[in-house]
Amino acid sequence: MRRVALVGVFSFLSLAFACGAPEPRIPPGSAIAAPLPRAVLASGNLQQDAKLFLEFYNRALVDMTAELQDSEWKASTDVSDAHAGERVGAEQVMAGFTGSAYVVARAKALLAHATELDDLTVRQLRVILLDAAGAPATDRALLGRRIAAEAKQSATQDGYVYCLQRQGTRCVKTATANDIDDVLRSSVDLGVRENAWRASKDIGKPLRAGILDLRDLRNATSKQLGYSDFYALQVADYGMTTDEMMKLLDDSLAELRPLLTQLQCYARKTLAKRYKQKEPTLLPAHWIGNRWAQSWPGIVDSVNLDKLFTSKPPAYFPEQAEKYYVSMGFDPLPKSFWEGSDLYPVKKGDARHKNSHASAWHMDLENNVRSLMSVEPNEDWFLTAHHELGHIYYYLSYAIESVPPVLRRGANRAFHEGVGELISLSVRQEPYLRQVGLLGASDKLDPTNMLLDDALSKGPVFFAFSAGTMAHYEHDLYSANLPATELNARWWKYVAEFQGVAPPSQRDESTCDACSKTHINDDPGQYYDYALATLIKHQLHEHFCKDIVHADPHACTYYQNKQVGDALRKILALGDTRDWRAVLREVTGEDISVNAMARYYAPLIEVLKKENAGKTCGF
Ligand code: X8Z
Ligand code: ZN
Repeated sequence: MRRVALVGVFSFLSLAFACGAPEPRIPPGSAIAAPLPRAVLASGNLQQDAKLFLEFYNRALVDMTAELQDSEWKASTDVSDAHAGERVGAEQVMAGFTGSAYVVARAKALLAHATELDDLTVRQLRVILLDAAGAPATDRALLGRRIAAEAKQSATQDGYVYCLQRQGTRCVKTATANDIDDVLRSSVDLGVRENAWRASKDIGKPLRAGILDLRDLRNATSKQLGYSDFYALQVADYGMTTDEMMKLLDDSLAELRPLLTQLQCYARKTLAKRYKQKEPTLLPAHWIGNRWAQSWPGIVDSVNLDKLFTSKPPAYFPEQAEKYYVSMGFDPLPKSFWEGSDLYPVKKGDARHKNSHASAWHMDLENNVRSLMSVEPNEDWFLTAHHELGHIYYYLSYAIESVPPVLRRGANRAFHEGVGELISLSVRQEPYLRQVGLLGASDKLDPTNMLLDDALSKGPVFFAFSAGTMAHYEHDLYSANLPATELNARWWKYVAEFQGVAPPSQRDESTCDACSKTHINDDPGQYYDYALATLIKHQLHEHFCKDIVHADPHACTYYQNKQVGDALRKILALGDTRDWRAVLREVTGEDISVNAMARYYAPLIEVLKKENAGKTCGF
């Protein structure tokens, strides 16, 4: 999850809109009642009118963003009713402007003459309309209900305390998200694992009513400016229809399915042996080292990167990530990052509650940046620190004069997610681990096992979760109005179909297991961003490795490579001023596609077929 200019309730629309792609689908006669602004067609100088309007909009946007971000930051790092209230107030003020009938009418009237306006102007106007559709103030009461419901859901989630042991209704053993993750990563006791897994799902109960309420409110606000539903509005950020997005995801999933089938077969065989159980068709969720089975770490015994980090002090993680970017020619992080960020877990005994999921924040659309993390010394947080700094360096790279504030966002949301993922891919490979001394001369890593571990923790397994389970579930929730009576059943149907995983025992409809995933609550309708980021990551990585580093993409470091840094910075510094498809094509020579990713993992097919010989694979 990342936070950008217009965050929280607005964040879903705060990034790209593709030029040359279809215009936002705003039907004639939509709910906007304001008269057409007088100056638009009257002055005879359309470009000048647009310039004045955009100057006004961008100035107000910058002025309001700092206050809004500050209120959201406080609500996420110190959960309290007062902070939730401030967040609601600030969001209402922001939406009162960005979603006002005036702004919408003005942008629409100017866009009606798009062919007479320059590209940059048109792009800004389209983003303004998309942001307005994300939080339209055309029905203030409706928007107010939604903003309040968003704040309530976040506060319930962020203030939640996990419980590993109860006496009656009283919790006698609380746990943090990190504690639960530790158990799932390391325990070999299935009873202990199942207890931790169940504790991780308990959060779904208090969130269930809220997500149903939010589904209705998000859909209703999206209809205000003519979108069929909330999901369609989120997808429109890519200049795509829902059908186009689902087809891209489904086609990519189909391409990776044979490999996923083999990976799942290998995982169930290996884990059944580890836990001395009969081999199942579907992997029990509590056997896996991740709360949602979005990644399956720790299955390849010989690859244990956690041990490289256990003795590192907490500051090592953000500092080492910064070093990587600096080594590529990026500037050191500004003071604001080190002074404003909240990087480590809340100390035991401290009553403060904070969001436990990592995020990166652009506080003022300029150089004030922060990250929220809860760093522990393990591989996961090592990669997450590099991921978050990818967002931060994106923010800093496009905070320049040539990028108007409203376009200070990624080429699309997936590009934003892809930068840190790209760096994470390379920092996990042997050359970099040796370059910085994490691996010593006598430490050996088997490249095939490394690739296998990567496929299980980041590759096709993660793609099945992001493009499969999450994308389809949220599609059904918003676009198909998933009945409340099927909230949990649909989730587990998709987990089985896409991921080959099952709960330890039948789950009922009194809870919402999907709600245990933070993005379902507070980054809604956009988890496919990570799936597309995975595709883009592989496309960029293949290009950088082959054409700049001249190395095999499986053993390719960008550390101290200024040429890769320059190439990356060029993309980042564009913000959203160019069509994302054009940017990708110009850099890699390809449209978005699963091919580079499939090529990366292809060597595993034969290896796994041998490993799984004689077995009936499939789920
Ligand atoms: O949410 C995140 C980032 C924050 S922008 C840590 N990620 C996804 C997740 O944790 O589910 C990174 C990859 C997948
Ligand atoms: Zn992210």
